[in-house]
Amino acid sequence: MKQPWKGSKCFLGEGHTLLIFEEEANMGVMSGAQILLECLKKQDVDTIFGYPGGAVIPLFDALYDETDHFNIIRTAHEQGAAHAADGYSRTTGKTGVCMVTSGPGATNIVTGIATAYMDSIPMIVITGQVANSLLGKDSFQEIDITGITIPITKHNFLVKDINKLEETIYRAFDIANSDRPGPVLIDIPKDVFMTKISFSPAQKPEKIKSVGKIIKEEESRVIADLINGSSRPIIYAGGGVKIAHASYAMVQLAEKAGIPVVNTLMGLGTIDRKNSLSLGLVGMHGFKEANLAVTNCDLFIAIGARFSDRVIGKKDRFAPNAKIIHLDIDEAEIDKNMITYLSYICELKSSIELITEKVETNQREEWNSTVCQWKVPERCNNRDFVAKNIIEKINWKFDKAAIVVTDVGQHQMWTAQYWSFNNSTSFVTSGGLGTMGFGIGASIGSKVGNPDKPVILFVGDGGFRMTCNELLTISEFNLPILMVLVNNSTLGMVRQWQKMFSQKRYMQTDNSDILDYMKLADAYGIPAHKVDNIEALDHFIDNLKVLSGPVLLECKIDKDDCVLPIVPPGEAIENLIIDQY
Ligand SMILES: Cc1ncc(C[n+]2csc(CCOP(=O)(O)OP(=O)(O)O)c2C)c(N)n1
Ligand SMILES: [Mg+2]
Repeated sequence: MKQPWKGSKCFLGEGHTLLIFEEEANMGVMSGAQILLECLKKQDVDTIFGYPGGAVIPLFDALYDETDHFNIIRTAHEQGAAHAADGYSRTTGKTGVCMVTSGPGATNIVTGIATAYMDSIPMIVITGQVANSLLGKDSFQEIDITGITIPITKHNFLVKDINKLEETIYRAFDIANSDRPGPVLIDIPKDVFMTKISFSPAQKPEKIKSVGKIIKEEESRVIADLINGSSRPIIYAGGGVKIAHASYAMVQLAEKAGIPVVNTLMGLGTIDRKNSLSLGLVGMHGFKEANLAVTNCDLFIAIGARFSDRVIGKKDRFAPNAKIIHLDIDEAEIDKNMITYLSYICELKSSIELITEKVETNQREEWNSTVCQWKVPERCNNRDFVAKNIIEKINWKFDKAAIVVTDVGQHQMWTAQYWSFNNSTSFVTSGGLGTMGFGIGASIGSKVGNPDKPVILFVGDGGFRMTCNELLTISEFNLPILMVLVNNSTLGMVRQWQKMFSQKRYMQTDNSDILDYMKLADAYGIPAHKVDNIEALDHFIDNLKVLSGPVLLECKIDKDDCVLPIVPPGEAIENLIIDQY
């Protein structure tokens, strides 16, 4: 390891020779760790999620002097830190940052990185690495984390030379946030953290952020003409609409031209669910009216959405009578899963506005009333103790600007179906990767980033068992999160598939009731309540005051409750199963 010996000549690689004198404590001489923190400040970072270890001891040592500036959240496990940074990004619009050590610290965050990658979440992940001199020698806690994360990061860097550190960090932030966002990993050998150089920070870096181009006048005319000539159009709005801050523009277009809107899981919240044009979730667990609207539309306008297999089902029966138009920022998504009639790689907000100018005002009453007739009457009574009623009652209590976080499974789909999303709701859920264990960590990041907003977590018993170690973080930082444990004593979503598609051959999906969640919460110092009927739930909600700390609410529901509708795998999305059998 190269040491910047005091008063001696020090070679720092690639032609950088530097004399470091006794007065190195003077202004301008900084360690790599200090430089990194300075750069983070320049990027307006004030919150860091992480976990220490050998390779990042110098980095945490530098943080020792910076606790006035940085709010440092040390989680119970690195996976929790990654999900927390992700939740922070999703709910603040800022870039979540997490830092972990080499080897096992780095491998522990791989799931968190992949989760963020699949949902296009900007995140900066800093991993410590063994010293340069130990690289490539199977050294203690050495792992090739840049190699491992190539397919799940937007970009990654191994910074072997301290002189490259500053520009690398700025580039990483730019890459993470430009066009289609995503996580960027920066791997830094321990000696780079420790080496000292004369450093004067560059001016706040110019953002090289590219925001894509706006479609041309004539292109917007072509799209508007197609809309004007269509009698059964549909807008399919995905998470890209949120990322592009184009929700308002999209709703304006829908309202002017009377176009019903279906959402992907990531797109929920782009249109108010109370808007009569909103048909909610589409695809495997979409409502009948949403799925049938897609099957019967003559023009399908996809905005900021990829065509996930969970949405399209049987490909040749997806929007079979429609011309498909696709507007997206990411060229890689065009014609990947569905062949389009027209596609544009563009900045969404201004492009939609251009189209809206040119569409004719039209309520499309006939089409909208046809869609409305496909609605299925409610199957449950509002006094039944089922997920729908639990979610709707909690929704009623937290109507305003809530942050709704979920884990993965049935409770996630029920939340997607029954929470009344609007533009001020943040919906934090693992869509692309479907990561069980995501919810608790993500709720931590969401709350840390939004002290003034209510954060509600819906989590299943299976996912809760995976990452309940983070109850410790929630308790230590006294984070006022309402954790709703939807306990069906089973890995419900898998059990539902075993029930419906594997002749009830239940295998490894039952969760015993040995675990007492009340005692578990108590061990972490978290108040907990258990309800198993609607009256008790009402009582809990009526007595729920503004949260001053975390609360666990366990709702014990029937393990046979299913998420309905469901489209059997590989089926056309109009072939929904509506009733439980
Ligand atoms: C890390 C991970 N492992 C396995 C799965 C597969 N999986 C999807 S949903 C599910 C069941 C979830 O059970 P629970 O957390 O109790 O939620 P529920 O479906 O009962 O609401 C499983 C095992 C997954 N998505 N993620
Ligand atoms: Mg469960």
